[in-house]
Amino acid sequence: MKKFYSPEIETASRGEIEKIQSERLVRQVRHVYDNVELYRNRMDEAGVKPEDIKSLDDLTKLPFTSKQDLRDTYPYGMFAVPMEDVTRIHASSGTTGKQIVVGYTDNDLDMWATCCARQLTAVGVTKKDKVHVCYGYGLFTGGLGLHDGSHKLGCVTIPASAGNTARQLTIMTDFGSTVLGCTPSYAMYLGESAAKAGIDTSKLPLRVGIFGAEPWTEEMRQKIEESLNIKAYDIYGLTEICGPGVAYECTEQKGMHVNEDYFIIEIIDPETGEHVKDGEKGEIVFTCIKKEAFPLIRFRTKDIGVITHEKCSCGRTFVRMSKPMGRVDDMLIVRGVNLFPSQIEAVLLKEGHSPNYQIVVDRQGSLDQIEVRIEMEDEQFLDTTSKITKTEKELQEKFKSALGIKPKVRLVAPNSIPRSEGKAVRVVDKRHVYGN
Ligand code: DLL
Repeated sequence: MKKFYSPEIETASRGEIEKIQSERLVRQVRHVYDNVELYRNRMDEAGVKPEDIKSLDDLTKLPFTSKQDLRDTYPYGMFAVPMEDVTRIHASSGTTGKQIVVGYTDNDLDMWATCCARQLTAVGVTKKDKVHVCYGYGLFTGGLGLHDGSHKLGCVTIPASAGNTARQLTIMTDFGSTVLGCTPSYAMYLGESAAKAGIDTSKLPLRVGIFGAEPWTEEMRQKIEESLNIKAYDIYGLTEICGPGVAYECTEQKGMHVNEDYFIIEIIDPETGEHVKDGEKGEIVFTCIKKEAFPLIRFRTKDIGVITHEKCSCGRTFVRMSKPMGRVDDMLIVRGVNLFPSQIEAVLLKEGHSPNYQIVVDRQGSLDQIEVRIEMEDEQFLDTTSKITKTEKELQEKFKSALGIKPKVRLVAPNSIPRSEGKAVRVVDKRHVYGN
């Protein structure tokens, strides 16, 4: 069985990896300076010219990029190639306002497929496997990303996409899926649904799961492994960098290997922007050194994690990152959709409601439930129950059309949401998805 998809690079020495990174970084900085106005302006403001970047050691001279930069240049302002060279567009899983729009050239798609093929190979998947992809297809990167990786590896690719659980179970059973890719919460739901449907998963050929796109705990891993009778692996990625395939677990399961010939990872102190040491927590930052259409430089992910350069017993030399341990901002991921409290707040204010609100996220069985509690104004508190219920329903519809998800809405008594002395506690996440 093939242990590595790209053995030369996956097991290269640190010196070799850094040499490749240096060469590619130098080329990439020139590319973005010449082709992306935002980078040219930022570098000019910082007094850095492309020729100042001679190796990896000069990386920290470059300014950071933020999600706000991508919003400000929506939709195509960060594209670094002419549109005629772009062959695919994806967008972030947030459904509201300005999404993050990313582009790929043919070479980018090929590189991305390689990333996903490496990740599949790292957990023992071969061309003899049937890869059941039930990440969503469409603008979300999960479906097509894993699909292309599976295709590149030569597996039988089953493009089931997300949803319709009964049908997923039929496909899994009748088509004989051996590998499953979906969000961990959906994998839990599939496991529960299989049990309810009386399916004995120990009799199915399914053996491996590749789960990511949202935080999940070791407890969830255990539950999934038991209910689906598989080995469950973690994969990490984000739309801005390429989608799935940025980092992945190997069979040793001691962190996720970052595809370092394509992406440079840094861990910074979110306050100072300075590097922290291996093993110390900080914000994860990526630089894309090979992408052509949408190559971000020092992109601040807002995910918190740690890295280690210690060699892994699997033989891979790529640096390993931990599971994300939290966020620098307050982004929530609910049923695979990225959501910011500020988006909820914007709807409330637009509809003339009180800005005193709280979002409570919980998991019932394996399904995320979200409830928005909003304080009534004094005069509203005197409304009849039926009027209050009507207002709650109306707000629910407003959330649905603005955010794409339909939370439970509860109008609560004035002054009943606890006040905080520091930052308001907008989110109560009872799922403890980061294991804390
Ligand atoms: O979730 C890409 C992806 C698809 C990754 C399929 C893995 C599998 P976005 O929708 O842009 O992209 O969301 C990215 O999700 O910044 C993390 O906060 C979170 N995230 C992704 N993978 C993991 C993971 C895709 N394995 C955001 N564990 C990231 C915890 C994850 N959080």
